[in-house]
Amino acid sequence: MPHTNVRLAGGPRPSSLCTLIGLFCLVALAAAPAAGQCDAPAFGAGVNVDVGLRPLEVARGDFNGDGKADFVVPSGNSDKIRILFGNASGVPAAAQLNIAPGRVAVADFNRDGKLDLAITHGTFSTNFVAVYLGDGAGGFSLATDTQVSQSGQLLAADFNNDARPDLFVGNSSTNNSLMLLGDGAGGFAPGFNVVVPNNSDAAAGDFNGDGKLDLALMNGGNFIHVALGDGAGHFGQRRLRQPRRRGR
Ligand SMILES: [Ca+2]
Ligand SMILES: [Ca+2]
Ligand SMILES: [Ca+2]
Repeated sequence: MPHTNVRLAGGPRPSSLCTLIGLFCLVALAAAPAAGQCDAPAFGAGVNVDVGLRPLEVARGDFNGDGKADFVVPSGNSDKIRILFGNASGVPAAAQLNIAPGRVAVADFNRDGKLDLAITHGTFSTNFVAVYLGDGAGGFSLATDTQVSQSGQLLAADFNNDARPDLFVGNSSTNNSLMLLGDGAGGFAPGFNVVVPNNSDAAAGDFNGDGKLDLALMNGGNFIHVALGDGAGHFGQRRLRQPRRRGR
């Protein structure tokens, strides 16, 4: 499976961009008028929502099943994850999970129709991925806690096409990221290395239209590395080169 690099024209890094979009959504949500009162400009002045010091990222899902977007925000400077529930009152209601957070991913890991959370945590020497199962009403309970070899960007998707959400655990230091294939019940099979460039941010999508999920990876700089998937959770190691022009 080939890889390729895509040069960026500039601008913020994807993680920063995603965080900005998420925080913008938080402000827009908090400022949204009640139903039937939409003659005002699209966005009001907004309000500030306390998400703790140094929020790491923003993930979105409807965690309490009311049809309104909710947000989960791990704080990089506390032992809590804030969960903000969207509502029409203007200020999201907040709850929190008392866990020293790293990165977070949202998926229905046990396939019960209720969104769950995967959260990295641990120390400098020991890393884990915890799965908190959602109850569909905004509550979460710890289901599994899997020790992993590293703690990096989390990406939830079905990488091996078995209808069970899997987890890609990135690595910002080396070329060994980790793939955890989901068992459909909130747990994972033993992980295996995925040899892709070191990365601090990742996104999944079928970029070549072959029906198999691929990865877009970034670790600063002006390139996004695209690694094509084989539909089994593996990603190639060959790097595509720009074709040479004739006569050169
Ligand atoms: Ca679930
Ligand atoms: Ca899967
Ligand atoms: Ca593909």
